[in-house]
Amino acid sequence: MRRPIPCLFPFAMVTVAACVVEAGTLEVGPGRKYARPSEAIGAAKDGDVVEIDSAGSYGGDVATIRANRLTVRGVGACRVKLPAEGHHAGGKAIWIAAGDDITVENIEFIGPIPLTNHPKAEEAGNIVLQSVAEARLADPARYDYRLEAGSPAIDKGVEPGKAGEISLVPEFQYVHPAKGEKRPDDGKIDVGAYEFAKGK
Ligand SMILES: [Ca+2]
Repeated sequence: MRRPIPCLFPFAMVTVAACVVEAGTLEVGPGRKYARPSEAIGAAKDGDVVEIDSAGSYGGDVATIRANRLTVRGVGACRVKLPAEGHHAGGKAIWIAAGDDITVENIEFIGPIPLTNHPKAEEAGNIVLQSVAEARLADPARYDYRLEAGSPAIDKGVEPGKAGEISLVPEFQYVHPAKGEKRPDDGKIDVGAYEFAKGK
C-alpha cells in the first residue's frame, strides 16, 4: 500500500519545473538576442516577458502581439521610444493586441496613430499626443526635453513602485552637459525625464 506514494513526488516535481520553464524573458536591444521589439514579440509565448533596452533605436518597428498574458516593458536608463515613422501594423496601430491580458510598461509611442487597437487596453499612465509639439518640451530638436509650463505631462506620471526593496522613483535628473541635479518632488510625478519646476 505504501509503495506508490514515493512515485508521486518525482512526477509532481517535473510538472512544476515544466511550468516554470514555460514563461521566459526575451531581451531586445543592442547586443541582445533580438534587435527589434517586433522580433521578440513574434517569438514570445503565453506568459512571457519582453524587455526592451532604451539604448536601442526602434523607429518604424510595428508589431502584432498574439501571445496571451504577455508583459512588454521598457528597461534601461531612459524611456523606450517607439516612433511610428509612417509605419503601422495592419493599418491600425503601432502595436495590434490580438492576445489577452497584455501589459505594456515604460514605453513611449510617438505618431499620429493609435497606441493599440485593443478594446480593453489599459492606457492609464500614458499620455497620447498627436505630435511632439503638443508635449511642450523646451527644445526637443536640441535634445532638451525639460517640460515647459502648461505641458500635458505635468503631474500625469504614475508612481513606478519598487523592484524588491529598491524604490524606482527617480531621485535625479540630467543637467547638460554631463551633470545632474536632484529631481524636484511636488508629490505628483511628471511624465518623462524631467520634473517641471517653476522658474527653471
Ligand atoms: Ca509634478
